[in-house]
Amino acid sequence: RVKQVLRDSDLEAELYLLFQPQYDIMRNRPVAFEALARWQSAVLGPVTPDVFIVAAERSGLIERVSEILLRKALAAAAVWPQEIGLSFNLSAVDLVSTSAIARLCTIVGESGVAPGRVTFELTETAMMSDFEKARASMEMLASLGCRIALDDFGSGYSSFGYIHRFPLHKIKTDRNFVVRLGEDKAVGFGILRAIIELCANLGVECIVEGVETANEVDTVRAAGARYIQGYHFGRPMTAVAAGDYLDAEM
Ligand code: G
Ligand code: G
Ligand code: G
Ligand code: MN
Ligand code: NA
Repeated sequence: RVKQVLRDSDLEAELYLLFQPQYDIMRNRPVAFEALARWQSAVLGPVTPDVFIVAAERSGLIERVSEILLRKALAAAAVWPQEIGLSFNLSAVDLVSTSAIARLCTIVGESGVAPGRVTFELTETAMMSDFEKARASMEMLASLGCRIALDDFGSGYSSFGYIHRFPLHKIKTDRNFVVRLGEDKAVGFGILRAIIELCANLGVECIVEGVETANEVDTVRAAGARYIQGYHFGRPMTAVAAGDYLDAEM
């Protein structure tokens, strides 16, 4: 049903993005926003991305969906200060299609947003689904000047063994590490600190996700974190609200 509605909908009109800040706690300012897709369906009402991204992947519509979303995300980023980045989620299906990646590169190129401001977020599941194709896609994006982030690190069977085989600029730790700081403090803290140190040694930026309270900020700071994304610094917000947020914060 979702697939059928997706096919029949005016996606250009019904898809939109919210933006969540990524914050530098060393300089006390936002450094980027992650674009998070939303679908306000005329037929189904609001549909969450977990549902409609999967439906789009399974119905051959993901390329179109990703193109529409990336254009909208770049249009928002175009009015932000140059030093503010844009992070955009790619699906596994995008990643294994050379033609899809080529089109996304073209869209970045035509946007007027410097490619160096744009980060593409990928999960390890996406990267490992077809190792060689994923690497080729990542090389294509990286050679344009875009950054690549490994998303939800630590949520699956994360391995450090493959990290150096990909052009990776950032690692985003899974929200569960911060959740576990509440329950199993010593273990959660130790793991987080180890990941942050590993990232530093690899020359990869680490973004800690899921920080909701000032207490958690203090804890992840003690673990060595510099870049944080989470409700404490801002929930996903409209493009207009993101503009106001930047006015207030910079
Ligand atoms: O924002 P929210 O928690 O609802 O996001 C749920 C999931 O949907 C996250 O895993 C996120 O990565 C994914 N997602 C959000 N926006 C996009 C998008 O534009 N493209 C893709 N492929 N996934 C997205
Ligand atoms: O999988 P990905 O990291 O792309 O998904 C990001 C999702 O995580 C977004 O949908 C966002 O709403 C959610 N998120 C971001 N920060 C927090 C947080 O501090 N707490 C919780 N519970 N969810 C968060
Ligand atoms: O925690 P508090 O009630 O102060 O949060 C109010 C709002 O201000 C929240 O939406 C949160 O996103 C934001 N906020 C809280 N602490 C900080 C901070 O240190 N820096 C920034 N930029 N925003 C914050
Ligand atoms: Mn993400
Ligand atoms: Na994530």
